[in-house]
Amino acid sequence: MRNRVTRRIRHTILGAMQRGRFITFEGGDGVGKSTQIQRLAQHLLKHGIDCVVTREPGGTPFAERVREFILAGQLPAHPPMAEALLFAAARYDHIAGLIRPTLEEGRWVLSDRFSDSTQAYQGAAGGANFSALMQLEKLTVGDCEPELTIVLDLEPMTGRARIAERGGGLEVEVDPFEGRDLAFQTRLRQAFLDIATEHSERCKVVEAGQSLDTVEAEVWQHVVVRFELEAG
Ligand code: T5A
Repeated sequence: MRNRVTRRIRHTILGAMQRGRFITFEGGDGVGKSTQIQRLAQHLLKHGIDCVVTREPGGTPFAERVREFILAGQLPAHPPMAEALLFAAARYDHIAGLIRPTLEEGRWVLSDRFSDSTQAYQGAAGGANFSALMQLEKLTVGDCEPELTIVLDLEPMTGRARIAERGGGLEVEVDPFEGRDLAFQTRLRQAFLDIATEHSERCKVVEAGQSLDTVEAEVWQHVVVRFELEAG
């Protein structure tokens, strides 16, 4: 009886706490998502906002295993929809195991990629059926949609050059997705821009060919405006 009352009080307190905010970063390969997400986390911390930085595929032990499996580059040829299902399985676990509980605790979640990546990579650029992907997204994501998505837009050749340069000239590992041809990368870039146009309330496009500091400032400005934070 006492346990039940304690549980009820805890639920009431948690319910009264403000839910955290969910921000995603999207874009082609090497556009600077990982770099900018860390910089945004620093800004939020300075404002006393506790956030968790995560990534897709990944973020939970199961999803990280799926990541290793997909990005190892040893999969035999397969249809783009099969690939979408693998990413969706990882995402389902990521939402259930990390994103939703973190938001419910009142903490913010910053994710390096989310469901727009499946729409862009497996759908628009990869050829998977659009309406099947929409159904899959509904099933996987449900109401756990990001409130703000930063789309980093970059000319594909520059993204490639950045990946090649990463690691200070040492040989770097390029996953099978990063190794796809320029035509694929060009379709991908357009796919993200189309998503941003279609969801213009949620998505803000930032020109990622600018300096690191300029991109950082523009990202921060979008966050300040969207969540009515104090700039600085
Ligand atoms: N995928 C993923 C799907 O196909 N479907 C899905 O549903 C999902 C979720 C994930 C792969 O999986 C695919 C997409 C991906 O191909 P990943 O290893 O996580 O693989 O790869 P990416 O997400 O593409 O991340 P990358 O690490 O390759 O690129 P980032 O994070 O965009 O770029 P970042 O920050 O590492 O920067 C790259 C380099 O550029 C420099 C950085 O210092 C770094 O060296 N840089 C800049 N240099 C100059 N000016 C700037 N403004 C710069 N910004 C960054």
